[in-house]
Amino acid sequence: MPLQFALKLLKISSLLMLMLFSLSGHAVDTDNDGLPDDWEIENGRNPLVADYQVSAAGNHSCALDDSGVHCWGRNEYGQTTVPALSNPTQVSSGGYHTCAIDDSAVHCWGRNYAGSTNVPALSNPTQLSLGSNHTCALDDSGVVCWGWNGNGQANVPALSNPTQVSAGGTHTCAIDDSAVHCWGNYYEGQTNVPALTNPTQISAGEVHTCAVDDSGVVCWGRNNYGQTAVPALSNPTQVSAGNYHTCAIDDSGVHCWGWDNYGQIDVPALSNPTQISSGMAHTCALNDSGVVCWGWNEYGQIDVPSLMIDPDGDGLSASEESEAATIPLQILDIDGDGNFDALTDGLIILRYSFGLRGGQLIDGAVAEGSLRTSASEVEAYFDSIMSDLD
Ligand SMILES: [Ca+2]
Ligand SMILES: [Ca+2]
Ligand SMILES: [Ca+2]
Ligand SMILES: [Ca+2]
Repeated sequence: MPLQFALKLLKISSLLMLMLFSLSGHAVDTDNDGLPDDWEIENGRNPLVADYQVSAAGNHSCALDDSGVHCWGRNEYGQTTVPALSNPTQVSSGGYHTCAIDDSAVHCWGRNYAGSTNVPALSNPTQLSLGSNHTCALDDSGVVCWGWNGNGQANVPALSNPTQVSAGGTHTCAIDDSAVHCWGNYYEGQTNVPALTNPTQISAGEVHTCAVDDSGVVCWGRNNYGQTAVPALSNPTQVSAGNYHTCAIDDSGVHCWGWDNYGQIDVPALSNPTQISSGMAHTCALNDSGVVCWGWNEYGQIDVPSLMIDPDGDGLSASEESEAATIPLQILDIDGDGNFDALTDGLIILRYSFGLRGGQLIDGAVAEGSLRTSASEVEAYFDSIMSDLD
């Protein structure tokens, strides 16, 4: 089979798989990596550790895909030059540095201002969060921070079973048993935590802070660009505070507000976004088609490289599968009865892709009252759509 022809068939079968996947409905995705918990368990993935991640900060961006950690954007301190890592499970970008967790430990690279890349001894680190020039991790002992401490951002207070840490410009916040706690630079009110009910997520920005709680998204701190003026949201699940803008994911997708000098709050079309990360003047999201970034691009921080996001292992990345999904559905109405049905049109496509022709192609697979009822008509239709699908 000629290569071009095989690729076209692959596009059609990927679309079929996507449709079957979407029929399974809205599934729980605890780690926000786009893979439903059920699917992860069935396929030997960990539903509590994100298989795919995106992290934007400063003027660079990083992602975790099937092949490891990739970073792009500004590299004046080597912050996008990823060192050798062994089975990385997490990546986090800071102002001018980057860290990742792999099999052995936490690794940091880029600008080493005030020791921000000098990783201390940690015991089973599970989470990382990088600020402008400081670094924090969650490990067996709780929250540990190091690097620039000019505002006390690395002086972790007493916490009771912390579950999350977020490092901002010159402050840090964490969620523990009792509440959200913030410490470090307080000049703009960024550490003055308001009353929150059951906070589930915290995000420290440059000089503002946001949390998700029972009431939705709550932000406090500097508001010179409207970055703490949260718009109406419907059941928000995630928030990311950048330098002077903020983004959140809710029922209807990604919403951003605040500083917009570079289009960092102008959200492009996204399909089922599961992660959002705000940088200095750019923003990145993980959605069905993989990683998408927008906003300031002076350093290529929104030029997402080719990533291998291929959970089903069929060799087509998320962006390639997404391209396949743009094939209009009516084109797949092979028998021409006005509908695309898995049991008729889908079956004929599968048979065709296995090389069956004539009666073997159409027997028992053509719907009542179809436009195309003979094998020669169906084969001619395949010829015509193959030439359309370029
Ligand atoms: Ca998942
Ligand atoms: Ca996972
Ligand atoms: Ca795939
Ligand atoms: Ca049909």
